[in-house]
Amino acid sequence: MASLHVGDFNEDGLDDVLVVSKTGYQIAFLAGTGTGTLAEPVIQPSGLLSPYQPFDFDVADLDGDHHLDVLIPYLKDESGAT
Ligand SMILES: [Ca+2]
Ligand SMILES: [Ca+2]
Repeated sequence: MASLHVGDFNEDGLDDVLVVSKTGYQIAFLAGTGTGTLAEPVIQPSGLLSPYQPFDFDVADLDGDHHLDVLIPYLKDESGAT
């Protein structure tokens, strides 16, 4: 199953959605539009080199730069501004 988090990842004041695919290979970012809908997903590779499941991730500002960081086991990736 995919893992999903909601937060303002691009810091435009609107809630966005991040989904990690069930294999962990890809991260989909869906920007909130402020009208109750989401923009088209932007797919990025997660950087994982091998499947990892069951899969989960977390979102927090780890390094204190006020930008949310995406935490995947053995991986840290900036998800912030476009
Ligand atoms: Ca946002
Ligand atoms: Ca950060």
